[in-house]
Amino acid sequence: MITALNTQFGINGQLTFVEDASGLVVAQIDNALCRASLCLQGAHLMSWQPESQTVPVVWLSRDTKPAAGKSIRGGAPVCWPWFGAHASDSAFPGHGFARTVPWRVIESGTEPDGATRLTLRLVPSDKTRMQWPHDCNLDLTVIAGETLRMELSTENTGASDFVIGEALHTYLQIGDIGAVRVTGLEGCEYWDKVGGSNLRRQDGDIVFSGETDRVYVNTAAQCVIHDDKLKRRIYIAKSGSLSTVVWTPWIEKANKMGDMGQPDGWREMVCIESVNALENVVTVAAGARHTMIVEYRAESV
Ligand code: TA6
Repeated sequence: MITALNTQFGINGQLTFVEDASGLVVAQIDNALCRASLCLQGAHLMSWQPESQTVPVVWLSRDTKPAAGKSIRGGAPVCWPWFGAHASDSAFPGHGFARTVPWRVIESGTEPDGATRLTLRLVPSDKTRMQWPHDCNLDLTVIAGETLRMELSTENTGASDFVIGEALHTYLQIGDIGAVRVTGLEGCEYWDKVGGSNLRRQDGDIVFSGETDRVYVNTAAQCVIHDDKLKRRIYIAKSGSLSTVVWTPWIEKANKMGDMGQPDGWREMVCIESVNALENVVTVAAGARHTMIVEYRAESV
């Protein structure tokens, strides 16, 4: 499989497919603009570091142990076809099944600026059809260069409409959770998931002093992480998404999760997730296509 992948989709010296220690296939990208890696299971981008940055922009837990059927802690998990718990069946996986099932490569290439492009498609199975009995194609296109662009596209190839929730649940690397602030969501309403689910409105910049788990709704805004320790800003611009989730587990939840990188890996990440959830779930009409696009850029200050 590795040889066939490299023959058909490899790009010499820039895009190489390898098998990792757990037997999972990983696409390694190393071009003039960045280095990145993506696990074919879940189409899970695990790392991205542009040449201009001495510290990765996408965070990956040092405790994560990729394994077949298991979600990876960090990177950019693809949450689909629902976000959070399944609406009616608690036996179904949180954040959907897309991030733990096989995807296959359908296209690769080099962009005019030298960025590497890779497109993957989710491979349906009896298991996924049991949870999601709709005819559709789910594709993720990743363009890795000085910026990181991710396009999650749902094509409804069936005869009836369906509704999806989705997210690119991206973990961004920061110097310290106590030394960052997030702008862009001022004035937006959000569901505060800490201690229940209360609707509140964002007042000013977002700063962190405890577990934070917020679903901002009805917003297409770009977010910016201002990192005073790493002296950089990370811009997260999106289209086709009306929800944004801001999440840090803080110490207690991080220790319970056990895979956030002991002792305090949780301090070096914050999730700014581009989402369609709650009142922003998306109806994809029969024969139609819905695409959510996110572009990440880091700028030293
Ligand atoms: O997006 C925030 C969140 O929904 C949190 O509530 C927390 O559960 C986080 O996702 C991680 O979820 P996971 O299933 O990846 O452990």
